[in-house]
Amino acid sequence: MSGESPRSLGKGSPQPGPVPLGVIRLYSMRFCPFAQRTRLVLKAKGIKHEVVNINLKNKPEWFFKKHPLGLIPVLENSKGQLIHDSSITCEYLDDVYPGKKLFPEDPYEKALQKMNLELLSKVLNRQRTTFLGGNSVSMIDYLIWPWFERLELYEIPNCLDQTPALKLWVVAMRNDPIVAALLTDVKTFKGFYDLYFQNNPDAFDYGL
Ligand SMILES: N[C@@H](CCC(=O)N[C@@H](CS)C(=O)NCC(=O)O)C(=O)O
Repeated sequence: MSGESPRSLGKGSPQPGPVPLGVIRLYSMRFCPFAQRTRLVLKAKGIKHEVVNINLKNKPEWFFKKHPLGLIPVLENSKGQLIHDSSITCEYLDDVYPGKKLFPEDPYEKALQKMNLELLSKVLNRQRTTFLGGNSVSMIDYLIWPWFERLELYEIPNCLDQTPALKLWVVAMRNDPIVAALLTDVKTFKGFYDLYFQNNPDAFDYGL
């Protein structure tokens, strides 16, 4: 990641310049589960990238040129191409960058992961392996994880007691070095949401 400030950019902030060659830029927000999907894949594949955080309660005017509805995550490459929607950004990164393939190479196996993602609740009950796509971590795990990271925040501590395989998956995911590197603690999430629900634009910079 670049050494740029993680502070979010709001209305009136200057538009960042072109993306340097050999780097990809992610427009993000520190607490967004959709953007976390993309951050997990960037890290898992070791992709050189920079992050521009957006203040979603006070969006810069120029951000609507990056996404017509002003949503994050959005990727921008050095050709000025823009890719949005979290699952599409993740697949794009997996297709374009070398290194560990997170989706299976086999087209049917890949389609299966995508179908299972759609049928989230069913796949969780059918799970027979440590990870959702087999015995090693793969794309489907990273695409689903951000919501499980927030379970503790929802204060339903025993909610996985009836699904032991899923409970073990959560432990395995927390032990994955990529997931571990991007974890946010509950206190920080709470601090963010408290401000966010008061409509406070400082929410996005909570803890900085
Ligand atoms: N389907 C989109 C959803 C993205 C999304 O809802 N992002 C939220 C932040 S977590 C956002 O940009 N909200 C700004 C807004 O609604 O104006 C995806 O998968 O990327």
